[in-house]
Amino acid sequence: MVVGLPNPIKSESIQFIELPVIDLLAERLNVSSLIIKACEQFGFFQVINHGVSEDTVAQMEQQGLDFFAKPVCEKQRAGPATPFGYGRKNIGVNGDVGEVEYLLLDTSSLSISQISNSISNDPKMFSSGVSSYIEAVTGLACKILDLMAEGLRVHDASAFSRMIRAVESDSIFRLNHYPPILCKDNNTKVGFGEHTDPQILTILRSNGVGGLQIALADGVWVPAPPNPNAFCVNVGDVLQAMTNGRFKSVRHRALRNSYKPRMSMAYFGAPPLHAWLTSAELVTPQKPLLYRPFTWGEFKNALYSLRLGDNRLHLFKIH
Ligand code: GA4
Repeated sequence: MVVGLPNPIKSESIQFIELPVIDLLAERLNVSSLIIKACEQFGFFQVINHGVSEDTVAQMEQQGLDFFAKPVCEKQRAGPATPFGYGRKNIGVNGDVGEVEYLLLDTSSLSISQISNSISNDPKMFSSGVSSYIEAVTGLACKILDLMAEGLRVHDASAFSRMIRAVESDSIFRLNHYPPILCKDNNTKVGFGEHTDPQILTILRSNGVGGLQIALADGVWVPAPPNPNAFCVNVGDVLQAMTNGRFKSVRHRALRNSYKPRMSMAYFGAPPLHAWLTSAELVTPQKPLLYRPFTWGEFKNALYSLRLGDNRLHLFKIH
């Protein structure tokens, strides 16, 4: 069954979810109102005509696949993922595990060039592929955040995008590689366990292989098949707080359910550490403030002290 907007979701009959597909070249007012609806109802949507060139995506994908094809000892030259570097099976530092290997990168150009020197035979090629991709998806995230702010009638329409455009923004980039299922392979099928994304906005795509699942409000998991022409966009915890709970940061996970290897590329747009985060929505006696103001640094400390599937926004809830 295809789930469309704005019908209520009946999870029993859903085999997969067709996320709202939003054409960024359509009429601006329309686009921003579709984005608002999608963020309120699903917390997830897809964008097409997004302006990121196929070449930029293809180059990044190739760099990622080449990296994961290397022997483990070479991949380990990226250093352990504490938090930036190469990781296998262990996710974070509090005991979470999954059937995944990954490369987690800080998006600053200095750290990209440093890591490129340690892991690539052609560091210039690697760092230019990664930098171009990050620049393109940061631009896309900013475009989407401006449309959101306009749709929400936020007084300062660049208030959200400014945080991830800032030089000190704490945005990160993650490449995940999920091994294919082999015959007689009884290993757990969870590649990356259920969680919400902590940051403002995530821009995700995969190499055309499925695995992403999204939790509906009643806790039922539905697959979200990949769309090669689109980027998948989702609301993070910080954006939920900045919209006073109007936008939903929805739980998702990645299953290892294919006979083909899956690689996903996720950009997490985050504010600078010192940025104060509070509701940009009007607070009234009928709609009181849900979360106390906090800095991204404070939220990050909480996040790294918890498990992957924990609800961190609860810690900042008023009452
Ligand atoms: C989930 C979203 C991003 O992948 C991530 C993850 C981070 C990590 O892998 O280091 C965390 C996880 C994520 C949330 C809780 C903590 C931190 C692993 C973990 C158990 C990079 C992020 O920002 O938060």
